[in-house]
Amino acid sequence: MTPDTPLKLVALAGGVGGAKLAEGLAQILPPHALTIIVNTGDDFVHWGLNISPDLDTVCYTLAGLANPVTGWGQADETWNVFQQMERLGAPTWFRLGDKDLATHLERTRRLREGEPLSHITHDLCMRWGIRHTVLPMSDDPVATIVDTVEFGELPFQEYFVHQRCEPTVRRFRFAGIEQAQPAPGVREAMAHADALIVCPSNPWVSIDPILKILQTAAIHLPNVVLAVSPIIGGRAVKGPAAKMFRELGIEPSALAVAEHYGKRTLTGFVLDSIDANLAPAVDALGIQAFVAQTLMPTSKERRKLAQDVLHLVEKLV
Ligand code: FO1
Repeated sequence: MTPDTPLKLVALAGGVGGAKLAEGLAQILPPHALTIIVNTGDDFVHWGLNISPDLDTVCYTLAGLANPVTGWGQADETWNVFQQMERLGAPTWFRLGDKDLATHLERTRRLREGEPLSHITHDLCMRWGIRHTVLPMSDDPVATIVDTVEFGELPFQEYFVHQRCEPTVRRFRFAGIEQAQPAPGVREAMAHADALIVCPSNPWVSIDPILKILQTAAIHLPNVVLAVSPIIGGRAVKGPAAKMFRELGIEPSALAVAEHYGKRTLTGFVLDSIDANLAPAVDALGIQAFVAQTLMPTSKERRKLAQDVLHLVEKLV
């Protein structure tokens, strides 16, 4: 970074929470100053289609297309194909709206023609009017497997959607991750980053796979790594993160998240104001604790949190 150019940030994101902060950062940073690396461990084939939920959640959110209620899928959806598929006997536990289906059909078509996922993502982003760079963590297949007490190993979406996150988690496995190469652009983005932002996504199944790919590829993290807690007041804002901590024998809290990433990864950690009392314990880990409003119900709070994060990064670099 030179004095007159803005900081270059890389953000790691998974599902809905991560996408919201990514969108907040995209509101305040120019395209060349922000790259978002997205988890692909949730990807799976359903109805014969290649589905990349976290890429789509990040892209739809950046493009202003996301369903504001669920956070995933598109707003103002229709369900004509879904209803006909139900009538024909197709599995209906994973809801696919008509507009969302076009994304899966086109991604599948291009993948079948041999186009890499990162290239498809870049082109779809352009067509959605997204100017910031969105990269899958890898073009190679990585499948998050959830080992559960009740059913043994479950593919991620089977656990997350079909079983509604109810099974008891024992451990996670990221099939293919040892062989998976970082997608084109990941290494370069990380090399030029002044700071890495770990968005408030599920540490276990959204952020860990990305960190594992970076580590396996010996991609060094920038001097400044700032994470925003996905857990507030001992509860996940959305999704099973707190339940996963508890089932793995760890009392869920923002402190537990900071400990999970550890001071080898994190320089700073942003707690919600509700958890301000945990700041000294985070500091004691050797990770600088900061307090902010981390709930992002609307675009205004996403922008505000992004601004707070940027100010903290400017203090830390
Ligand atoms: N999550 C659900 O709980 N139920 C669904 O029917 C569902 C459909 C769906 C379709 C497209 C998509 O991109 C995401 C979808 N999700 C659904 C969310 C998805 O399972 C999660 O967003 C991620 O895999 C975890 O963040």
